[in-house]
Amino acid sequence: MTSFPHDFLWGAATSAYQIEGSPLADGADPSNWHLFAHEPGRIAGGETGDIACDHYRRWPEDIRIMSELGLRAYRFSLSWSRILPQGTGPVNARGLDFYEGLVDALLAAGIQPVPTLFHWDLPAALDERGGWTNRDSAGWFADYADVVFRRLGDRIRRWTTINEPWVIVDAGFVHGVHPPGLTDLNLAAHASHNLLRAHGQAVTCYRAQADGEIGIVINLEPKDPASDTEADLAATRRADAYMNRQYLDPLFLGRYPGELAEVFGPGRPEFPAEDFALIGVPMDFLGLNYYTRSVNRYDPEAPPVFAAQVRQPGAEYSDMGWEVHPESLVRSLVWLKERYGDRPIYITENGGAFPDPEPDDQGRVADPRRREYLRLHLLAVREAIDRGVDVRGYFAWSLLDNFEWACGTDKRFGIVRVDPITRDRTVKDSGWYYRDVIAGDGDILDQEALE
Ligand code: IFM
Repeated sequence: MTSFPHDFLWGAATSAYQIEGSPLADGADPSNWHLFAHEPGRIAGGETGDIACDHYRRWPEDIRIMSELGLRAYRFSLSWSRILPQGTGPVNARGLDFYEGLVDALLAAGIQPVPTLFHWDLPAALDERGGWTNRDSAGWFADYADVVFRRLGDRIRRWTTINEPWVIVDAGFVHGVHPPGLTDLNLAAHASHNLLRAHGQAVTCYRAQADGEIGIVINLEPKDPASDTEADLAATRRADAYMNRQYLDPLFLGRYPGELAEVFGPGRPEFPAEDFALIGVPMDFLGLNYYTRSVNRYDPEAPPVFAAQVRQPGAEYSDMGWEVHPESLVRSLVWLKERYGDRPIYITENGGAFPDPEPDDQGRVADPRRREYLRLHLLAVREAIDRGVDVRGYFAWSLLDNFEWACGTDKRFGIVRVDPITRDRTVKDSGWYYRDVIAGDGDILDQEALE
């Protein structure tokens, strides 16, 4: 029988801009995402996060749902522009009050809050100062982190600094589909490096004042070659270096992967050697977001890694076009341990976007594909634990159907449905299944789920 350690941290995750709505309430200034979403043509269907899940007003209801599901932890992010509207300078007490209310209510409900300091929504005022391309951004971030640690550090045991630096940079600075909407490899290299420095500076600040745990959240996508031609193999190595090792190597090995010279070209900036000591400052755990793998072939038209992804006949793909491949979650976890050493890992996101039916007459939302995705990936986590990987928790992405960035709200990851008009919440079958998994420490995972 499959079962997880009794103290395994079962949770679900969200992020501020994706669920909160009311982005300018109570003294907040705009974030880069608020301005970007309001630019015509940026987001599918012209949607914005103005309302999102209306969590800013409905959060007590969301905590009740978490309790019903038996969640032991909730990962969410803080909106920097609510707390420091201009990114630096005066603190907006009402912004901090919001998060303090949420944290205290979670604790009262017996749910461990696991905040992320930065999940992509940068104060717009900082974008005007160059955002992550400005070397000062590491200091801005640490100052913001300091404000948050001072207010909430006594109650929170586990923090994450930055969510998925690769996506921030690839989507925002290489492909221009997220803010700041740039397609500039040189600025991308600076932004990546400064995000890592910012992480290191926030960890350093945390150590000076609290004794809980802190880590970063990295997304991994194992890369397989479409053939054994040298062109495909080299493209796959570049893709792997760019996405999977660009952040982990400096964090744990003190250097960037050699293949990045090919990816970024001869103009790639040199960075001061002392930066790597800051970037590599020890953290307590690694957060891993895992969704899929990719199969790659050389494509001269696909910069910066010159690799295109090849669909696999017969494989299942989610609504995002991502292959469902739980084996690669095992692979990622084992690879992390082998390449970077034994360290505590939390799966900080994992989940599937699939189309859902409307609730039936009894209010049931049948989402068998999401439920099966969850089951197979939890079995993968269990297998990795059996193979000696120190996985301490799992956060389903996502608690709620939400604003999926440039895709708008059409892609549904929630284990809880959010009605697009009324924002009413309905726990889906996958959510009830997850409740049962948690209640039995995973003992039902071996049973094929019934329709
Ligand atoms: O919705 C995102 C989340 O914000 C970051 N990780 C991937 C999710 C699905 O795309």
